[in-house]
Amino acid sequence: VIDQPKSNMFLDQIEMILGKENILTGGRVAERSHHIWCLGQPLQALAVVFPRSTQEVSEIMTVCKEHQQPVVVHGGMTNMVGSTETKGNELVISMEKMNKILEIDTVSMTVLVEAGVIIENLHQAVDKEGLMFPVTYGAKGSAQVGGMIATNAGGLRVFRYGMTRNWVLGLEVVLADGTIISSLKKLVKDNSGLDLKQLFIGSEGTMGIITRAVLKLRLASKSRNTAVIAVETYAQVVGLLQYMVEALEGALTGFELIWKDTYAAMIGVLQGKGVPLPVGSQFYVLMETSGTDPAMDRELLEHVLVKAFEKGLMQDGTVAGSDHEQQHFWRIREDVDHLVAMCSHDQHFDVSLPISLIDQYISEISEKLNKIPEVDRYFVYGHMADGNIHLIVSNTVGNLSIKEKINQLIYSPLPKYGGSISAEHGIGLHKKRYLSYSRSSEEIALMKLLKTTIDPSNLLNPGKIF
Ligand code: LAC
Ligand code: ZN
Repeated sequence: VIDQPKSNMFLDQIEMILGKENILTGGRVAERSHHIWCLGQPLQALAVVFPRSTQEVSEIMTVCKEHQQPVVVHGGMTNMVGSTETKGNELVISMEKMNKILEIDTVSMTVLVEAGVIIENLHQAVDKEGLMFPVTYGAKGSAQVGGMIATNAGGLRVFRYGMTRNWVLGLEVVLADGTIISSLKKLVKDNSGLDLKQLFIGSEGTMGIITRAVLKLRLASKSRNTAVIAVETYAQVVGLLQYMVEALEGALTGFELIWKDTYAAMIGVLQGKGVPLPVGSQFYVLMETSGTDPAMDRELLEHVLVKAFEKGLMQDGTVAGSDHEQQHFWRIREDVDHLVAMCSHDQHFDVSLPISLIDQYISEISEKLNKIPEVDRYFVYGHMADGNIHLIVSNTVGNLSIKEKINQLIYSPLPKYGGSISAEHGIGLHKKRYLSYSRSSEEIALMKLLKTTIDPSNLLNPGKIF
């Protein structure tokens, strides 16, 4: 009898669970990648497996525990912090075959989904029932429900509807030892003990593998309108936001701020076609309203824009004239790919701070960035109404030392502003070193205690966050 290497025995056991067609090994692993932006870069992993049910995920983890096999779960691979990066000895569990929308309950206004459902497919399916799942972001065409929950994704409507966490009613999770924790109730209210799902929402794959979820829905809006507004000073932007919150109340569903140079780059790609407003002012606001009466809602938006103009809160504004134009306006903001294409080596930031301090913070770091010769450009924009600003910073060198210099520059002032190093993208690998700028040592110790209690062998997404 010849001794089989340990990894072969392990893979044989996995193959018994899933069948040959649901596991990639050897050279076929390299056909995959760890991120949607690195499709040409071969994946490093022991194997990639494609479970089709929670039961299969559980059986995989039982075998992984037996062999002390670390795993990384792959959803849509659109994260921004290296959370789906792998090492050659890790097993990748891809959720793409668990992609069924199992039930839309129009009375409870809930949907039961498998973790591999793509966000945009979810949006379309519930829309057919006159319902809406409000979490949305640029990566919605690839991102999956499991990843959205595992990262507590934010996006474009957070100030109105909250983060993903607000929309998860029930969750099913497989723990590192294969235990299935299934709580798929459609309940808004459930105070029967600790709210365990919160341990997994935003845990970036470190605490359990999300397999199914019950999400809360709301009635779809019957109308949606979008305006692009030019504003000269940050004080006016704040005034504009306050006025719109007061005048529109719940109808205000989007308020994105774009700094002048970034706006210029965003519309640059249009080559003059379909430019909402010419570049001239310091700030551009992309504002969305939602409501129930298409004719009245548009009139209201136009009315409040006139009022805001009279109050001296804006220089110029334009309202999208059709659904098509509206989608076009949002794509200008959402497609950051061509901003990335303009970068030599790009770093992405999603800091969070009190709205009143954003301008001061951006001035402080801009001054410092301008003094670094290797920084050739940077873009500033973000979900201003919830305090989340994005920066894409480009440098010409691309080595670790310049990256860390830029990280340090962006993150180190945040404690004095009462800010966070990550509003929505999470920590993953890329921000691990800076966690202490956001969290106290006591908080980090408690996080680590929870992690080691739930996953004592550190099998789930090892090395991420902590
Ligand atoms: C956005 C993503 C990158 O807001 O968070 O575009
Ligand atoms: Zn964002």
